[in-house]
Amino acid sequence: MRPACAPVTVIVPCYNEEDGLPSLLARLRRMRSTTGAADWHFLFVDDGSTDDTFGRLLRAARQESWIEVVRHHENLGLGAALRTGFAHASSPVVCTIDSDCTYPPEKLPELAKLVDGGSEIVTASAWHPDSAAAEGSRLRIQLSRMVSALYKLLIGQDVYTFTCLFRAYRLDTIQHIRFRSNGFAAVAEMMLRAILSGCSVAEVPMRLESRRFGESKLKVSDAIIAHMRLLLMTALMVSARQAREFVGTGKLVH
Ligand SMILES: Nc1nc2c(ncn2[C@@H]2O[C@H](COP(=O)(O)OP(=O)(O)OP(=O)(O)O)[C@@H](O)[C@H]2O)c(=O)[nH]1
Ligand SMILES: [Mg+2]
Repeated sequence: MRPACAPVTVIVPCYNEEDGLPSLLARLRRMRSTTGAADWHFLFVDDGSTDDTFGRLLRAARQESWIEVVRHHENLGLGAALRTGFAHASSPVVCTIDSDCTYPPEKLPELAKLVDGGSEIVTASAWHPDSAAAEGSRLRIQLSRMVSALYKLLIGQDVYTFTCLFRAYRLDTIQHIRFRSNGFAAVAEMMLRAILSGCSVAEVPMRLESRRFGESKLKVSDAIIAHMRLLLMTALMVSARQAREFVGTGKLVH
């Protein structure tokens, strides 16, 4: 594949992921050498891991200059880790990925190329009609699909997946999206705020694979509560936008 034109920073949030790191690093190394993604920099955000995640990352960063590590001394959550990563990123294209390879990192150049071509956000989309059936727990899959369907309904745009971390953004897009969630809901909040502020979103249908190493960090009950709050916030933001449009045009816009 032709290399993405612009340099790319990939943010990899990690919390207690020591088991999966050797496989992730090997796949990233291979991806960089076989896809022409040499001008890529990987910024790992260790979020107060209590296992050897930070030690392993540090040893890798000492040997390979494309790896950088920042650390929170305590676990602050996925959203907080993303904010830290974004604050350190300065490449024109910024990606975020799961450290457990549930979406193949080899697909990153495809997403970055779409951003290079003009999309403001490109997301892997497990719930796109053209995507192959997801692997994993049926309950988790159904909840995630349902949450994305509710956001899609509220927003009124053909975006099928709001919860996927595997994304590419233009740098100026992440710089103007202010999100508040500290946990997993940050991923959906970023997408919702971006769409409501007029950003263009492209989806790449992609199969969600199941985790091969380590344990899931997602607590289903916390995620349900966070998404209920976010649904309410989205409904308020959509109503406020409709009210502004009504004042501006005298017509109610759906
Ligand atoms: N920095 C940081 N990263 C986190 C935290 N919780 C999860 N992550 C990372 O976010 C990504 C997604 O977390 P997962 O535990 O895989 O959650 P999931 O993808 O919903 O669930 P499974 O894939 O089934 O395990 C992984 O790279 C995690 O290491 C956190 O508190 N801080
Ligand atoms: Mg995962």
